[in-house]
Amino acid sequence: MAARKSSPKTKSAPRRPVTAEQHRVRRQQHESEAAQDYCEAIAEMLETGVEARVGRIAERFGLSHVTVSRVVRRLASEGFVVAQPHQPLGLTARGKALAAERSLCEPTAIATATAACAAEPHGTLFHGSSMPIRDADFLAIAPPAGWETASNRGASGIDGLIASATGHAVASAEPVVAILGDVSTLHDLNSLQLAAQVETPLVLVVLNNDGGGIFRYLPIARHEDVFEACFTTPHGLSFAPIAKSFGLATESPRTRAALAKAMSRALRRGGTTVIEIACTRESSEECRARVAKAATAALARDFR
Ligand SMILES: Cc1ncc(C[n+]2csc(CCOP(=O)(O)OP(=O)(O)O)c2C)c(N)n1
Ligand SMILES: [Mg+2]
Repeated sequence: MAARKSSPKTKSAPRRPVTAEQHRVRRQQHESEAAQDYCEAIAEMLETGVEARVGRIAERFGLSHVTVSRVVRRLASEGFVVAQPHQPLGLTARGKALAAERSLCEPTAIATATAACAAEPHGTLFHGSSMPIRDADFLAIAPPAGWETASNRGASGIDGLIASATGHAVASAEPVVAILGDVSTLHDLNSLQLAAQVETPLVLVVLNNDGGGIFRYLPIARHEDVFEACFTTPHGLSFAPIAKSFGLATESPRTRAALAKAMSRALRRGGTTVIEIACTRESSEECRARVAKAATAALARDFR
């Protein structure tokens, strides 16, 4: 887009000088974002059997070899990356943990699961409560061509989602992928018995952030004395063993690449698969904030 000259009539607000402290904080933010980006990229390459090389990362990020080498050296000295001369890059335990945290949060899991639906020409993407449907909307994660979307408010919001998704699978006789919160899943566990009778692929992607993440966006979140126990209601449960006890196939991927593979297996397999994703409310919020910030900056650039 061509640079626009500022109108002589509208005086832009004078820019406040950036203090040394602000500069340091910004730089630190950029560095930690870069650490996450690099660790995630390396983890994905390792996961998919591709050698993690500086050149590949440079190509992926559209950066020069020199820039990527410099960042990789820094990440190696900070204990995230294993960089040996003439060897592909690796990740330390710390680097793997950082990659996993960034890689599989709620929004990225929804994006990956949605993209994986494209392996089938038709199907229904069922958006559950509470944040899955909001994330899909907010982040404009559209279903692939040929797929419909569905959702269900239930009687009051989080009830009967597994039953509804199962109903869609039975009625359409086509693949259904339902993306559900953990409390919603807990609320409708008995419907796993219905889901066990479905023959078409029914994939229940459970985003287990151990409670109701939506409440952190409400004013009640400030009332620390009651918030966790009465609103978030963490349960500490894992759903894969529960689903197994209903005779269902289960998957527990820990990276985006592993989720993509689990989705493709689940869509090829007949019947119901529960894909449980352990994620944190904090990393999901951080991801939403990062996307919102990037979108705001892009809009400001193009519309100012
Ligand atoms: C039947 C019913 N009970 C309680 C609620 C209140 N409620 C709204 S959202 C929510 C938590 C949902 O948590 P989860 O399914 O884990 O989704 P997340 O917010 O983490 O995305 C609850 C309990 C409701 N809407 N409906
Ligand atoms: Mg939840």
